[in-house]
Amino acid sequence: MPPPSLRTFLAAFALALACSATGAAAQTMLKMNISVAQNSHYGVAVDAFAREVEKRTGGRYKVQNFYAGALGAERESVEGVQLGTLDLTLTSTGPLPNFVPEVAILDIPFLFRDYAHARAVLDGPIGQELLQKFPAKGIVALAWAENGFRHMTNSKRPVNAPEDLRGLKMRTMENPIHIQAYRQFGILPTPMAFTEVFTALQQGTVDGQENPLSVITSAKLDQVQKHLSLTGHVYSPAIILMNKAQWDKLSAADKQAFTEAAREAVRVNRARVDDDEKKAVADLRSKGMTVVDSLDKAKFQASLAPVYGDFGKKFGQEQIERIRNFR
Ligand code: EAX
Repeated sequence: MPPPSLRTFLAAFALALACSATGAAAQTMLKMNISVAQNSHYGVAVDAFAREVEKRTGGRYKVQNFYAGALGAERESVEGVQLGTLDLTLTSTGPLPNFVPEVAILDIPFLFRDYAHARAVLDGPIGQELLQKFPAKGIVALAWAENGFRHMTNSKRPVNAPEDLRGLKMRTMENPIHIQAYRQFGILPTPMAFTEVFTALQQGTVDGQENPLSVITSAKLDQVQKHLSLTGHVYSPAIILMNKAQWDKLSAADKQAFTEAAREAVRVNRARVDDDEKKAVADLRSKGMTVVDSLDKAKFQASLAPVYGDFGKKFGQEQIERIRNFR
């Protein structure tokens, strides 16, 4: 019996021979991880991405998706993509300031007027310029996707005005811009990975959290939260990232295929967000949540005035105005 190493070599050689004989190209399997469930605005996007990659590369590339943080939370996913222990992820901008600080400008509360404004900025020169900041960190950003406008939930009391937030212990993303802003509301911010949020709310470690309707519904937070206020206090972008070494191995045609697959994923993602935005409030009310759906957002924005100065110094007021005034 030949030694094990020779047996492995012979088996691999036989497989390559068989593939070339049948014309079947070797298949590369890539792993992609997200922090939320498959039945969500991210899940439908990564499943569309996987379908498109396989179709557009004639089956030479296959993407295996992992959901609900199966391969780690968002910060671990971005680290994994940077190190090459993970090939792809669709993540919020939550952990990104640790990797590409310039992106944090997008996390400034009340920066975007509405979905159309945010999507136009991200798909336009400002968004594309920010995507070019990633390769230097060993990551290729394929496209801007969407998480959505974030709203406050908690188990203590309805939030009708900024002062109602005072003293609430709220889970936040591990995002310095959000944490600074929420402190200004008088919130006690508790940064935490999303994969720990449901249990933390269930056990009362924190009183509340803030997320888009797409996340609140897909993560079934109605089961552990009583009150929802449609504060829309910040737009939360998402992004599709790929390990740069994997990207560099692709042919020009395959790079095009992956880029087009990402574009299709974003189309599906945004359509799901639009759908969630239409249906979620009625759905959450039917599940027993109280929903404050009309509040004076200007009051919430005004209560953050003291921190806007810091953001202007950090990112440059003209860059902030460039985003605000983008049409
Ligand atoms: O990206 O961490 C968060 O609250 C994010 O919104 C969630 O992981 C989806």
